[in-house]
Amino acid sequence: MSTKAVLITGANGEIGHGLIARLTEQHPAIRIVAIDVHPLSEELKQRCHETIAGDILDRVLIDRLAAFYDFETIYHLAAILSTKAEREPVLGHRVNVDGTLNLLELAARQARATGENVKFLFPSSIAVYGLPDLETKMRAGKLKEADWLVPRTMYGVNKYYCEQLGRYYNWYYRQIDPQPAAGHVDFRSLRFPGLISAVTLPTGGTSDYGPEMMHMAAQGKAYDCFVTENATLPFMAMPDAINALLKLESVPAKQLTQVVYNIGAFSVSAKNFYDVIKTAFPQAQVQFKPDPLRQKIVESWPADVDDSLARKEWGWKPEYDFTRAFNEYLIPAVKKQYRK
Ligand code: NAD
Ligand code: AKB
Repeated sequence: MSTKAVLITGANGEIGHGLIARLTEQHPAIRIVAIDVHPLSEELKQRCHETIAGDILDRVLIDRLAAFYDFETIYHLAAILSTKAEREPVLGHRVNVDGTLNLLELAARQARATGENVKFLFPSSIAVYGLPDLETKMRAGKLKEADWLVPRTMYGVNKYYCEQLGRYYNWYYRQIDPQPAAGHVDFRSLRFPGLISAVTLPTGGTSDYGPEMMHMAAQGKAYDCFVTENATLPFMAMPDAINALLKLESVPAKQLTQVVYNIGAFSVSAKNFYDVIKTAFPQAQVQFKPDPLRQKIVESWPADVDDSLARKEWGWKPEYDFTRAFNEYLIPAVKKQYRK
């Protein structure tokens, strides 16, 4: 008999760190199988049942996992983020699309074999949106799930397509089979805004300027911000991102009418980041040196999102607004971390 477990891909990333910590605190007996191309730290390894330094594109590895485990839930976090995927679009497509397809197939096979649904949690992104210019962005305000779905980055295209793949696996997978299977992939996706963690530094993203500015200031390092002072995006503190993933995972399927939900917390400009960081770290040396090409990507992403559907259907509500995120979570935690 196979062992029941939870699978986390991209476990060594920013969300992976927070998710593994939270899951193991809340459920000490949980069996986590964690996979990432980069080996996990000893601290994270100790919290997992098995950790694998491997690639989600490795079909042999995926087959081995399928043979040993029955995954009840898959948190598929592995991805190439927007800036890196723009520099290496084919790699972005392989990991973000082919990798996701491998994991969806694993989930579908397991669901058919066991007759039980497999929950598949997929973090999508505000990068699925593609506004044509700054004026339209500022006029559009909070975007709903179906607005402006014309992404301009490889990452955004990949995320949007994977949302569609998830919808297909959830509702229509092998729809002309004469006998429908008992179990199916229970796909649930969140469109995250830019995330800010006190514990880890982002790499390869476009919303990275916010968290980078804070982590550099806390370490007494100078920082050149690659967007203009008035560049505005929605952001969220990492504990809220983990709350959202766990809350969406736990909600009964019958409560959900959609497979993809916007979630928001606060919308801020780069200058808002600067002001709060300068107050906490008066020595901070930040210069605004916009990169016009990365700036264009930020201008194509919404200033804010309408998350009323998530609030209504599964009770989404962020705990941290901008002030609380910085005053009660980010600033105290980064000061402690870099004082060590
Ligand atoms: P991250 O870059 O910190 O983590 C991604 C992890 O995936 C990394 O540890 C990386 O080593 C791993 N990975 C990359 N290619 C892999 C492969 N082929 N096989 C196995 N592992 C591989 O990103 P994150 O912030 O933890 O993001 C997790 C998920 O959330 C991603 O899908 C990302 O697109 C999504 N998301 C993140 C943000 C954000 O601001 N952090 C916002 C929206 C959506
Ligand atoms: C990125 O900038 O690529 C991510 C995201 C918003 O999806 N942080």
